[in-house]
Amino acid sequence: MTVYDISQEALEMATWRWAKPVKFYEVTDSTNDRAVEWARAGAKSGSIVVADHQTAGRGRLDRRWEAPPGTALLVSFVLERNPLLSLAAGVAAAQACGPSVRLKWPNDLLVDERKLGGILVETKADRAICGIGINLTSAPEGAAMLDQPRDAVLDRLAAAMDEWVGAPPEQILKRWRELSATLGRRVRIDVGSKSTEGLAEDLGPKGELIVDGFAFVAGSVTHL
Ligand code: BT5
Repeated sequence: MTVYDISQEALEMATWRWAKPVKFYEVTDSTNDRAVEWARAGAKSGSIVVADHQTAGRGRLDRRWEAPPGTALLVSFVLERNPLLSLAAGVAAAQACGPSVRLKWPNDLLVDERKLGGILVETKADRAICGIGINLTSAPEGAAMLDQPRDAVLDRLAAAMDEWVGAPPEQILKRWRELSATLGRRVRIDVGSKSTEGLAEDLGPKGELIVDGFAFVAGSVTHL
């Protein structure tokens, strides 16, 4: 396994611009795990872990995140805990990827209803680890890809995270609503074994999804 400072790579410019510690792994199990370790070892907020390939990339609820080597942006940010972090990261990622990207509650990036990327926030070691995966030159069947250079997307994403992660909650919620693919749609929301169908009306103040008047803090959404 090679671990080296990303400034030795083509990301030298970007590292200089962000003025943030960055670690790059050619292969690792999950960037979120490397970020947790680094947080425990005292990584400062804003530190960034990037991998070319993950052997055990994960989504929520023990789902897998799959990407062939060198085909995706796989990145984790060490940040302060923040209840709106997942939505703020979605807004930042959409801004970094471009105008065709829409957000599906709670954590998907979509292009034309196909999944381009996902966000996994985990709170460990008293910090929040925000993992983001974006398909660039390959995507599973039925998913979308961006076809842009990794360095450029990472550069824009790091800048957009700076802008959005600390933004006032009402601004994050406003921008998320504007970028939403979910609000105004009929949805099915699955929480454990319970399934509910209804109109996705709005976000609540903590980023909950309001479906037919009921607030959901978590769940898997299907657009109907
Ligand atoms: C997510 O979970 O969408 C969050 C994915 C976060 C991945 C990043 S990569 C960097 C960091 N390190 C990690 O280990 N994870 C983070 P969820 O909403 O649970 O969606 C997972 C589902 O997306 C899977 O069950 C598949 O159906 C689908 N999927 C897997 N790989 C995909 C891909 N490359 N593109 C589109 N869909 C994918």
